[in-house]
Amino acid sequence: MLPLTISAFLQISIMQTLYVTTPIYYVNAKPHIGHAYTTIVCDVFTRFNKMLGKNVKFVTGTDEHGKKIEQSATKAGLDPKKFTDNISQLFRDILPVLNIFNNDFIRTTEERHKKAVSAIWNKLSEKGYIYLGEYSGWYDIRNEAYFSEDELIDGKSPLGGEVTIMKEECYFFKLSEFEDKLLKFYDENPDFIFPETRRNEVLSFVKGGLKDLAISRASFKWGIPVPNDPKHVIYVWVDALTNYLTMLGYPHESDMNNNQYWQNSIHFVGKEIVRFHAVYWPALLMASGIRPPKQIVAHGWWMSEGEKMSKSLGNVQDPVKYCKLFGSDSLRYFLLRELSFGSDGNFSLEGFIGRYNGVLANAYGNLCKRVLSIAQKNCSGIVKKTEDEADFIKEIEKILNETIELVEKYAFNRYLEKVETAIAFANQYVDQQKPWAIEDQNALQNILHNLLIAIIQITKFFEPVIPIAASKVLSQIKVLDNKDIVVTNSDDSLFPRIDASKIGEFDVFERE
Ligand code: ME8
Repeated sequence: MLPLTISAFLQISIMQTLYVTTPIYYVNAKPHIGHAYTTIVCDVFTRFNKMLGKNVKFVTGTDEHGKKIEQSATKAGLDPKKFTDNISQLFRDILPVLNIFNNDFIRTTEERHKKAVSAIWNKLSEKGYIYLGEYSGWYDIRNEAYFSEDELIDGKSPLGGEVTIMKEECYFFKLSEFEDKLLKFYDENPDFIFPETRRNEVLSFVKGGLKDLAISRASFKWGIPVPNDPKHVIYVWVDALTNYLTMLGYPHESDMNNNQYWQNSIHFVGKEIVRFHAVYWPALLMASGIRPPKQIVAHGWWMSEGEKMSKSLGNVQDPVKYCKLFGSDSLRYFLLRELSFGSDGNFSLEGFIGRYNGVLANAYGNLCKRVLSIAQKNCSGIVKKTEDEADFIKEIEKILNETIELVEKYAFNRYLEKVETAIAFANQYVDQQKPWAIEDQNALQNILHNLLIAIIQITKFFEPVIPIAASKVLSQIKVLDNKDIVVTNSDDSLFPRIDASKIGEFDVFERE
């Protein structure tokens, strides 16, 4: 049963199709909380929009070429293919653990992708946007990007990586020709880059002038060869960004401009890769005759226990361990609730336990348990509809309805705050009405009916974040055609309380 509020929304909903993407992750280390975050955000956004009746395609995958991966493979004593097979599998395996419902998973080493990247290259070349030249400059291997002397900060690249001087023959993309076109595009599409702070950064970067972009490398082999000049491989960012088209069937599906998914494509990314997505990618697409994606949505970074996550500090937290100890629902909930989307946030076990106990175990878990067990014990599990819809239900619906706009604005923490407000309102109603003390069956059933409807509505809106618990709750409350409600099984504890005094005993850090 869809809540009434949702069907009302559907009538005014305009955009019915969405294409949602995560960045494709480098396969030089196993997935951590930061990767889990972006993937979960996309999954929740997808599930929420599907709940609203939209047709959503949600994709993710791994980015497997480039010098950095080649070096990591050598260090591990493996050939790059074997090395990438192993780590890509870890990114694939974590999806069911996090309860991710993606439609596709791409590896840039797949044939379908090589075809798409070669096709883009040929298109750029045909249209005269590629020329052969020589590059000399500082190369940041970790981030696979060149920088000029004046861009370096304290001897490192502006992205923080170590740099070495490099000189090589390479192909260039005429990025400098796109300065005005990009500025016009940003102007005409004010929502292209979200949030505003990132948009402003991109605008000032482009206004500062664009140089042509080196888009091939001849100093290593691990990449997709340049068509007709295989001593060069294609720059890993041109390779990686094209994944978003590969998964829509490009180049076999050649008419991207009329592709409904592409027209409504949203790339979710971390703030450090906005430039690649909001400058290089639209320029490459414009040059190939394909319209840019609809929106680039950038979030902030997770720090761990107050510091930047880093292997050397030993503070990298393992999402798989969290799921095993506390369940994937609670990790999904914490990640979305704790971080104000766009800002940086701190991931700590203490914070996790606080929110888990406060909201999942106490507020939501107890609401469900209290109401379902009174319905079973005091009404034998059958609650009849006796009166018209109460103001209480209308208020719950009003609060929940406000989440739609918040999710559209990527304010996931505020969406969950609203759900919590609705839960608190329902708990208050229980406390005021004291159903456990009511003897009159009619009056009792009326109150319980209201509460069960409220639980269904709240759970529907909570489901994108906590799908396992939500489906358990919804399976225990059946609304019959005549609106009577049958309640079964109230004994399971949805979110057992975590004993915070045992915090030292939980092993949540990644170990080699
Ligand atoms: O950049 N906090 O891959 P990558 C929040 N292959 N998010 C984080 C994070 C943190 N501490 N750490 C990582 C690449 N992420 C390229 C992308 S796309 C065409 C190519 C998330 O493995 C966040 O989404 O370095 C970030 O942008 C991404 O992982 C970087 O993953």
